[in-house]
Amino acid sequence: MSKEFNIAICGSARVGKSTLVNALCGKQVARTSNSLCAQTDRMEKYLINGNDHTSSISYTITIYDTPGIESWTEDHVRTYFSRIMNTSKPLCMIYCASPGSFAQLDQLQWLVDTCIKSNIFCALVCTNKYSGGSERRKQVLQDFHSLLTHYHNMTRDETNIKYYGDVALCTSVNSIVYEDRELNVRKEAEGINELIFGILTSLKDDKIVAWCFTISDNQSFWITMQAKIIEFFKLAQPVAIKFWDEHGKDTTLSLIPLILTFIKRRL
Ligand SMILES: Nc1nc2c(ncn2[C@@H]2O[C@H](COP(=O)(O)OP(=O)(O)OP(=O)(O)O)[C@@H](O)[C@H]2O)c(=O)[nH]1
Ligand SMILES: [Mg+2]
Repeated sequence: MSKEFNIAICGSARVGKSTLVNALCGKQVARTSNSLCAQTDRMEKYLINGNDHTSSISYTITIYDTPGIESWTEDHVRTYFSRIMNTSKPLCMIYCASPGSFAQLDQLQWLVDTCIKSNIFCALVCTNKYSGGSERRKQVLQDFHSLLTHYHNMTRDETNIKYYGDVALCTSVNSIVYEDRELNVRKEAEGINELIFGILTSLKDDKIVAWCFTISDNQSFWITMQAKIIEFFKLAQPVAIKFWDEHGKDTTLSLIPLILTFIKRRL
């Protein structure tokens, strides 16, 4: 048996959508570019497959990396989203805006509105957070916050992530090392593991499994967040550590089966 899910990545051109996809997946799935013209000039699809060895169900996750949203008319957005929603079960919509990028608040509002009404989790992310200065970053985050509070009160503010019930979150990330040689500034990648964990803890049922497979190759996530994952899913620590020791880096054979067992207990 196979189950299909999809994830939509939206936002203006050149804000760091493809770079974020690669950072989340922990491998190169999307083409990125440092040239000035938009790299993703048509919708790209990346397929990720995972097998639930405990029940022989296979999962296919399609990530839709979209061209810059400003080139869309409202009709485009609607057609595009209806298509995504009809093809398979949407896991979440990730919207990216970098500090100072042209705000597309009307488009964003329509997207968030559509997603929340259709029960699709929204993650609004200020990407490439060190580009453009801290004031602009704060402005992007403020815009996200004001929009999301129309749908749900802010319920938590943890590890630089604001949560709005289980309908949405917003945060800021630096997906890869940021360097400004003139100003002698260097910032390591940050916020990615927290974002993955934030989405993981906000999803329900088999959407959790599909998300686990999406990020199953991200070693940094599974290693860094191991203790939090064990705690959140109430996994018995000795069992989890034993699996981890036996299967080492292969998370699809170590932690994911335990998370699956946890989810099935709740279904
Ligand atoms: N340091 C740093 N650079 C980033 C980050 N995100 C994106 N960039 C850089 O910004 C440029 C554009 O990134 P992309 O990921 O290609 O942006 P995109 O939104 O996919 O662009 P299009 O597909 O052309 O619309 C590339 O040179 C990236 O290396 C980030 O978080 N940190
Ligand atoms: Mg791109």
